[in-house]
Amino acid sequence: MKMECSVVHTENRLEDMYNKLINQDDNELSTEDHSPHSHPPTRLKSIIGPSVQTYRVTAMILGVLCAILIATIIALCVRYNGLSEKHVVLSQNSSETHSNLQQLQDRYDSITATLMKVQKNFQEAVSAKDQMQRERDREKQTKDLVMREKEVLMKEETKLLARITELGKNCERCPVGWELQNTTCYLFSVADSDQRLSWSQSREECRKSGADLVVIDSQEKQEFVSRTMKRIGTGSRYWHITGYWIGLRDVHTEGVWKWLNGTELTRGFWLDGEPNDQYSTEDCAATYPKDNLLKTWNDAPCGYNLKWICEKNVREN
Ligand SMILES: [Ca+2]
Ligand SMILES: [Ca+2]
Repeated sequence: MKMECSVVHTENRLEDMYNKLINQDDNELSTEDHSPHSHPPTRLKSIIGPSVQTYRVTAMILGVLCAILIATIIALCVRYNGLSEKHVVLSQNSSETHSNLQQLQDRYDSITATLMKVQKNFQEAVSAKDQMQRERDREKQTKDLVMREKEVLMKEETKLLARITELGKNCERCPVGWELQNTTCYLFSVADSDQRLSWSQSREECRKSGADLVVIDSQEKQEFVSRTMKRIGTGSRYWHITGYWIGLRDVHTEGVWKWLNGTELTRGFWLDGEPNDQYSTEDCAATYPKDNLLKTWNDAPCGYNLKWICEKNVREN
């Protein structure tokens, strides 16, 4: 609109200039030709004619340019409005996207916190599992120990039952405190009231009970006597006083060992290096608790004080 006004204003100015030139020319002509019916001078026409046309063309071009400019501005305005609407939409989309992004961030933070909590719970569960495993191992060790003790106790129970059975039989066929083996009763002088005695005194004690010192003339009897001594125990930390007199001597002929019944020894169960008749004073035999059941004998001075083993046949019912 301003452009149109400018064109109109320019056209008015051109008419004003034209009128001024006419008036000036009239004034000049009045000095040359004062006839009221004469035509405008030729010089004026030659000056004004082309200028007005040029202005008119120029004005028209400017008008067209203004129209184009206005149309362009309008188009740009329309375009700008369209872009503004798109910008608004994009802004809204950006806000929604930002909101969604924030929600995703919140969810991510929540999931991360949950994951850390789950990891912490998992670690606690693993620790609890390890603790339970350690307790289970300890329980297993305790159980194994109890089982081993139970096995030992069961073996002891079996031995005790056998011992009870044996004692029951002994009560019937042997005096109290005597051991029964096959058809023979044996007494091991292990009671605290039994003092250690010489070989002769020990034999006398056996005879008081209708028995005599034991004659070990077989491996079976040797093993029985050895096992019984080991079961009873040594009774002393000094091995040389842990022996039991048996009915074997070489008092008549050195090196010729004979049992009480007069039979000569055929197989002895001597300790290594025995009999050695040390100081030529060792003529009586004793047996000792040893791990090797078949090597338990030693010759010792007959006056030496030791425990003893008696034997006699079972009572006849
Ligand atoms: Ca001797
Ligand atoms: Ca000896």
